[in-house]
Amino acid sequence: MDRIKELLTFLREKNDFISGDYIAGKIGISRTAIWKYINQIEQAGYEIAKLKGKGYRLIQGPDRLYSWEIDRFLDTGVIGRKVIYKENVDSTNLLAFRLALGGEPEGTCVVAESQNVGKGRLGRVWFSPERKNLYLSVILRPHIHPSRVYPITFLSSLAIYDTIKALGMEPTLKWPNDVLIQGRKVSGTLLELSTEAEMIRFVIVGIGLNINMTEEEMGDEIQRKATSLLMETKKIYERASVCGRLLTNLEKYYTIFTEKSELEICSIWEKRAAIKGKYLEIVQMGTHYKGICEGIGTDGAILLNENGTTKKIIAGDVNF
Ligand code: BT5
Repeated sequence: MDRIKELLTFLREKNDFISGDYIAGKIGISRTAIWKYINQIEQAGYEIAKLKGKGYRLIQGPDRLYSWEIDRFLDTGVIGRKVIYKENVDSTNLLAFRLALGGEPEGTCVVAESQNVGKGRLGRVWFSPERKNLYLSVILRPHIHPSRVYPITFLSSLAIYDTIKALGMEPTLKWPNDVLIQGRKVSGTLLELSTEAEMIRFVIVGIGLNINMTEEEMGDEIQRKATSLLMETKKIYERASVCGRLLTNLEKYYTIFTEKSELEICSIWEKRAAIKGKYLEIVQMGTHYKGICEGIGTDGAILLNENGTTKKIIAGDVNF
């Protein structure tokens, strides 16, 4: 992995032919080894021009979520330092969960080009066609009581929000886990946790973000309700770059969460979502609530004023 990353860095920096001998000397490996790695790079989908006497030149790379591609856009200490890449998985959350049970450290990420059973909340399905979007799961191991875990969904939404905003779009936040653009869902977060004796063993933060998917490529169920960065701007995005920037933002908010508190995260989310004072309809397990939002509780719940009585709603879906 590290060698491939190193070699690609040389090829990118030169942006012209570069001799195998030169790279071999710089990295301190043989020319035959360089040749072997160039073959691996080609097999990974990169187009390399080869010219006798001149060496190698990178023509173009594939739009893949390889760890070394994500790494180019990463500015973190822990999150994303190890990325496990899969062409296809059942669900990145399921794989991350299995890995976390096996002891994978905090910050390890699983990314996949497609999912067979992408999971939403409450048994719902996340539409996950191949090589279009981002399907990402991050292992976190915060030292907190399980009752304090819920706002981690908010820190994920805030990181997604910042990433999209930096690309020039105007996202909005919808309780509890949605990020929308122009009223359509572009991203969602699914939190899953494992606990032990009143402590969190680990949390899996699962993020689905629609990037280069067109409306025609969406399943019937989400057409007209969902959007993608491409649909909003008519531009194709380098997914590894979006992923690297998202993980960098995630670490920024996770640091606030661990070094300050979840209250800080709830308060930033509440302001950014501009939810206070809004009239909301919330469905929780088939029960409908209507009222004015008084804000977000310390545990991430919505405080809803229904005819003068404040109700605390911890899970559910907001209807606009
Ligand atoms: C969520 O659930 O929004 C959480 C989605 C988390 C998905 C990620 S992908 C990587 C990781 N691995 C997984 O297996 N899951 C996570 P919820 O709030 O329940 O929203 C689900 C609903 O959103 C569905 O019932 C659809 O209506 C809609 N939906 C499904 N796929 C979508 C998509 N690609 N884009 C926008 N909306 C979608």
